[in-house]
Amino acid sequence: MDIGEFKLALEQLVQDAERDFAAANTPDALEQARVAYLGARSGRLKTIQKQMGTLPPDCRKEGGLAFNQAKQRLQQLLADSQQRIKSNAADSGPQIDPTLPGYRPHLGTVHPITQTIEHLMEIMGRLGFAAVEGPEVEDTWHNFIALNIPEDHPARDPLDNFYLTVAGQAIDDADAKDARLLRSQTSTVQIRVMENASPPVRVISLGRVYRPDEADPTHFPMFHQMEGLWIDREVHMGHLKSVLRLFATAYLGSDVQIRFRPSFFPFTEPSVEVDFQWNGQWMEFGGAGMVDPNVLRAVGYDPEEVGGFAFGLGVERLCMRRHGVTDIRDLYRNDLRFLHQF
Ligand code: FA5
Repeated sequence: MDIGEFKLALEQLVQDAERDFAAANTPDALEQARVAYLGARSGRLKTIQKQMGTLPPDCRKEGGLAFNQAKQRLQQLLADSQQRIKSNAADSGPQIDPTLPGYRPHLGTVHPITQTIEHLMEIMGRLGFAAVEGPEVEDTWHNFIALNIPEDHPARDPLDNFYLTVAGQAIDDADAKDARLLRSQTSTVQIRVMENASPPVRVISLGRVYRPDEADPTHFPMFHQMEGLWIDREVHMGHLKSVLRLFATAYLGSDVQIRFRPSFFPFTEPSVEVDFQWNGQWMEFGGAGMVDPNVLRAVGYDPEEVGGFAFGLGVERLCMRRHGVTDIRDLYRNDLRFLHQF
């Protein structure tokens, strides 16, 4: 073999290698190309190397140089292709098997108390009560004074309420005119509605209330109430009992038993407490009564002309009874295994 033929063979080898390494798109295909060209025993480069001995002695140096250049080029082609295949694999992300069965992604659910609120609003809407809202941070006028709760009433005790600070100063005088607190009942909204609307009024208000009660299976320091208020010319106790019975059977089922017990609230006269029966026991779920004339006067209504009833029900207890939840704290533990059941 002369030097011209030898160099031509090397050029052809490099050309073929450029084509075959570029076409290899998987590690396996690249390995095949590597063995074909750079294989130590029978690779094409090795075959040409063996022919170097047939060159005339004065051409061997030139031949050796050309051989080394071709070898380096082949090694470069191999390294480039390895890099290309590696980065393609990284770009295409994790490999998925489309034949595997699918599964539902974890979807969130509406919290049981929010579901209950929506349900109660729907039932009361059918009974003609419009939903209104009031603020959770209240002043003493709306939380106490207008509701006929005098200054010395134990319900205003700082130990029974969450008083807030005013202008950076802690309130320790619960009677201060500008005292603010987290509302302890939704009855505050009765006052706000009557201050801003003339009778007739037929509303409900659902929201959070706060009391420093110790948590136990039926009490929590933050809970929800549904307040109801119906003021018109001729509303009497019979209406109150009918509305609460209709409501209870709509939400808890026609077999629910409820009872009214005489009670006392400063803002209603007469007043009752309402219980439902659950597992052979009575549980209180709300307070109610005919709106006290002092409250009507405080908002500028004439008790000789109009009157009506109000009620305040514990939303958690209603939700618990309907869904068989025996501990109110389960509603607020944020345990997804519990919450996903609703
Ligand atoms: C009141 O809050 C009155 N404002 C209700 C009312 C409104 C009476 C209008 C008359 C007219 P009481 O403090 O009893 O009443 O609370 C009403 C209901 O809230 C209770 O029956 C109970 O179901 C619920 N409740 C009270 N405290 C808690 C608590 N710590 N955790 C969970 N629910 C509670």
